[in-house]
Amino acid sequence: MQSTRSIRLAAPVAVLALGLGACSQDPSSPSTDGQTIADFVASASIESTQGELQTHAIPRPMRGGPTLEVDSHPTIVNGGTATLHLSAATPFQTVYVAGSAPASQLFIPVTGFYEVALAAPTSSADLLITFPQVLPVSEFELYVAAADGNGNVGSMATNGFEALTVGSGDVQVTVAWDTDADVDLHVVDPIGYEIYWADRTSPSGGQLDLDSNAGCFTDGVRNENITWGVGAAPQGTYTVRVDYWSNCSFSETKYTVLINNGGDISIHHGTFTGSGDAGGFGSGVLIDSFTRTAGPMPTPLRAAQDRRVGPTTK
Ligand SMILES: [Ca+2]
Repeated sequence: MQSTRSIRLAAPVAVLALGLGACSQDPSSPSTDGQTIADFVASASIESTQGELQTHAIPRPMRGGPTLEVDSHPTIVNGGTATLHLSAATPFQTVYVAGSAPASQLFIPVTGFYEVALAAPTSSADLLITFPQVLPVSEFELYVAAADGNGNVGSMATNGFEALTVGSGDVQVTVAWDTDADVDLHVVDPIGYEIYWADRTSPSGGQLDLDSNAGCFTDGVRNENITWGVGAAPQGTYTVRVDYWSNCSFSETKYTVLINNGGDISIHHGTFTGSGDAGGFGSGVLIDSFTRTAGPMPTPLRAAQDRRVGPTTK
C-alpha cells in the first residue's frame, strides 16, 4: 500500500546577495568566505508554508521558549531533500533554520536564516529542507529553533549533515526515505528506457548514480539519484516511479521525491507499508510524469539490443 501527496514549489526565489557585515569580521578569525544559509539550504518548508529567507540576526533564545526535539537522517545529497521531524513539549508556531560551515576546523555560523511562520501553533511538524544542486562543502550543520505564539524563542538543536556528491543537471530526480528499507528509484526517459538498479545508464545519457540499501544491505544512505548532465536531458516525457523492494523489517517507510526539471521543482511525499515486492523492470508506484521542451531531440532506440535487461534479483 502507499499514499502520496505532492507540492509544486513556486519558482525558486532569487538568492539574495548577502555579505558578511564588515563590523563582524576580524581578519584573523576563521571565515566561511561570505557563505549564506542559501548556499546550503535552497528552501525550508512545513507542509504548504514556505520559509522566508531572512538576512538580519537570528532571534536569540530566551527562557520559556519551546525546546525542540529534532529527528533527522544525517546523509543527504546535493539537489535532494531532508525531512526533519520536529516535536516539543509546548506548542510552537515559528521555526528558524540557520547553519554553520567548517572553517579552519571550526564550524562557523553562516549569514542568514529561514523563518517558517505557521498559521497555528503545533507540537510536532515535519520540516522539509531542499538542498541546492551545488553545495559548497560536504559537511555542515543546521540549527533549528522554534518560537511560541508570543515570540519566545527556545534553544537551538544542532543537526550535522554529510552530503554525498551526486550528479545534477537539467533533470535530476532524487528520493530520500526515513528507514533502512530498500526503496528504489525508477525513471523512464523520453526514449522509453527505464533507468533503475539493474539498468543504470540509458543511451539518452541518464544515469542512476546512487543506489541504497540494495537487498536490505544497509548502507546508511537512504537516498537514490537519477540525473542527466547540463545540456544532455532530451526533450520529451519522463515518468518517475518509486518501488518498495523490501521493507527490510520496518513496518512503515515514508519517502520524499524531488523532481527538478530545469529548475522547475516538484516535491512528492508518500508512505509504504507491507513487505515490498522485490520489483525490477516496470515496478513501482507512479510518482509523476513531466515533459521537457528544451534540450536535444531524443534519439529513438534502434533495436532490442539497445534495451538491456538486467538481473531480476539483487
Ligand atoms: Ca534501493
